[in-house]
Amino acid sequence: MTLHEILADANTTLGAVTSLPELEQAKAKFLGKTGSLTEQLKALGKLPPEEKKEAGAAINAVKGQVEALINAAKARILDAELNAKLAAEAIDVTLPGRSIGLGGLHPVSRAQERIEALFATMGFSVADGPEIENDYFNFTALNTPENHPARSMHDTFYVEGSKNLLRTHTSPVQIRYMQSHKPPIRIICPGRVYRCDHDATHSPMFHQLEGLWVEEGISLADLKGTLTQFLNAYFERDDMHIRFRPSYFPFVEPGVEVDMEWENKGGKIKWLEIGGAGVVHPQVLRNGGIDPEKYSGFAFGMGLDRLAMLKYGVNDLRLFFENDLKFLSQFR
Ligand code: 2NM
Repeated sequence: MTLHEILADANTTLGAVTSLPELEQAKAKFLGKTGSLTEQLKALGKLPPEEKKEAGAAINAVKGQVEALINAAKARILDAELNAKLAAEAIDVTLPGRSIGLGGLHPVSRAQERIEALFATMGFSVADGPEIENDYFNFTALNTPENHPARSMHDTFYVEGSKNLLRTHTSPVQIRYMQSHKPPIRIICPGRVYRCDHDATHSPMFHQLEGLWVEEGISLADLKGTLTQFLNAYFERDDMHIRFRPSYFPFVEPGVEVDMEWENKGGKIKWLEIGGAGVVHPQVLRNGGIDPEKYSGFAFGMGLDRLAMLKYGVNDLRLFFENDLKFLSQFR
């Protein structure tokens, strides 16, 4: 092969290589131990001395060109490999991001927060207290006699070997509040309460909303106005009606059951029981350190879960306590 043929061969061969191993092979073909240019250099020794200089310069010139072709091929291959890698790792910045599953408030908590805000507009603040109570605050101070059925093991969860129990209502919060505050007192006490009861409409843990207003001259008329205003705001209406039916609770006198008018699914207006209430018993005020000759007050108790069910159209109390995300995520 002439130098001219070798250069032409190098041009085509090195122009066609597409990977580094191919390039190594092509390089060996020209510059390796038995490569065509190496053979030319070996043959140089057999030439007469006067031709050596010129022939050697010609070979070296071609060698330089071949090396330049090798470098160009190498740069081209590395460039192509980098482009392929970049294309493979490309990020589609137009894809939507992965959402981080944010939680939400439980529907009962949502109802509670709404109710706290609505009562705040009528001057009520929120009070709370321990869920593990003793029998004085849960029963005795609330005028509930020793033999009252509510005190039985059948109704109340007791803590073994002590006078402690899981509060059966949030009324003990109100006794504690009366003992540490002077009238006027205007509070609501929402929170968890516990009773030995478990069936389709009763859960051993449920939520209560109690309220207390103690001031000079407070009567059942104030109770009616307060509850009516609350229900109008809560159900976003202006025509809510409530009625009182005489009833008995040891901590009030008189005591009433509270019903509200409610349109059922068939469109019929019915009276629906929503809680109990009454004028706080003089002995309960005394137990709270308040003079019943000077002050009077009303108190009420409602089921918070029930209020949440009515507001959000939930028909089974148990759904609130099963923690099924298919149910809960509807309220986010
Ligand atoms: C009810 C019904 C009637 C009530 C009474 C008191 C307190 F502590 F002030 F005496 N708190 N809550 C009360 C009265 C609760 O729930 C059905």
